[in-house]
Amino acid sequence: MATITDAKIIVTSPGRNFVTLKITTSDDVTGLGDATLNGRELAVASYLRDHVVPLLIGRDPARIEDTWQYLYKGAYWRRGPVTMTAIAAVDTALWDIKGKVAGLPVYDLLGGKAREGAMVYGHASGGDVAELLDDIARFKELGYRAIRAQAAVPGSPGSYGVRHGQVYEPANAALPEEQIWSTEAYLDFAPTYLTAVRERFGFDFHLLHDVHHRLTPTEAGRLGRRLEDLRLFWMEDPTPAELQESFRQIRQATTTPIAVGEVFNSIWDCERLITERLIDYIRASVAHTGGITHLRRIFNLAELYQVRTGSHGATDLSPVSMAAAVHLDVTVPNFGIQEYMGHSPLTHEVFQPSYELRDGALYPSEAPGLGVELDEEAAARFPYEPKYLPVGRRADGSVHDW
Ligand code: CS2
Ligand code: MG
Repeated sequence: MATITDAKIIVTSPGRNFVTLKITTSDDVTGLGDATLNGRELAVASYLRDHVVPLLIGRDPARIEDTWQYLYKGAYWRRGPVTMTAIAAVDTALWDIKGKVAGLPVYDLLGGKAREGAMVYGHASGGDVAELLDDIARFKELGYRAIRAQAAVPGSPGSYGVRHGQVYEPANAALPEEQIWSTEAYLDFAPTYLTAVRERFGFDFHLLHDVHHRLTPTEAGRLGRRLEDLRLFWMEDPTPAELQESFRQIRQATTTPIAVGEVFNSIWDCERLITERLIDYIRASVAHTGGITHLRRIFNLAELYQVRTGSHGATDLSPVSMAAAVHLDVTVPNFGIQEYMGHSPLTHEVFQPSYELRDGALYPSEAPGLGVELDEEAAARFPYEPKYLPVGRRADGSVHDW
């Protein structure tokens, strides 16, 4: 029986911070897991290095479920983004190893393909409506069949999701940037630019929009109703999701599909949302929800209630968890869509994934395991830099959801 002989945490910052766990076995097989928690990276690096790695050495790498249960129940203090991102990294690395030992891509270990590729959506944005429309046109040119639209709200520098330069990167400052937010200005403007998108391009592609946790349930219901004729693929994170009950009010107000879950870290964050069909898409990710083992449980539960998957895939999820997501995406029966912001050329100096983007979908390779290589020498060239996500504030100075 092989055993785990080494587990190292690789912190690198090729354009943005990533934390990666690399596990090595006595048969010299290695596996990678994404341990990146944007803005709180070192907490996960320490959780792994100081509290998990000592428990892994000597364990059987083939016992993925037992290791998951051991790390989850054995911690006593359950759930939370730091713990579940650390467990996710271990879980994902062990699936990578299992695939390499079997000589099979991870999707084959998960039951084989239910589809060839995973439809993705890209992030179009603009400082004004004209820029947004140009960006939508660019994504359509690139073959995307699903596109998210976000535009800067005039007079509201705190608008979410507007790219400045080549890649959108919200974690942009050594201390949190404070962004002023106006709900009223957003509610007046968002329907305007989303309508402009449909008027220019029609309905031959999926249009998505991210509210980014910023409305009350009442405001979200009102927005959803105003957007119904635009036939959104989904309205994302309409309201903060701690209070799952609040989604019932939004559900009663509108038929615009609802997506939530990128900040979730366990099935208990979404069990009611799914079993009471308060949402249409669950956005939980391999990186932050305990890895492939736990996320598959969430997706299996969602299938029973006709809730589809729509995993988070921002640039702060590394190519390692993006690869794991694609392996899962092509196997689950209730796949919906996969977010794919892409990664910068600098990031790809460190991470070499083998998934392929073609005609608006991601395709996993046949490589055994996840199919991702990490260049440790390149990683060492990009030392960690503290980077925080912004903090939102209302005009009166009080903190708002960012
Ligand atoms: C966003 C994310 O991609 C999305 O849907 O909500 O970009 C989110 O802002 C970042 O992942 C936060 O680190
Ligand atoms: Mg989002």
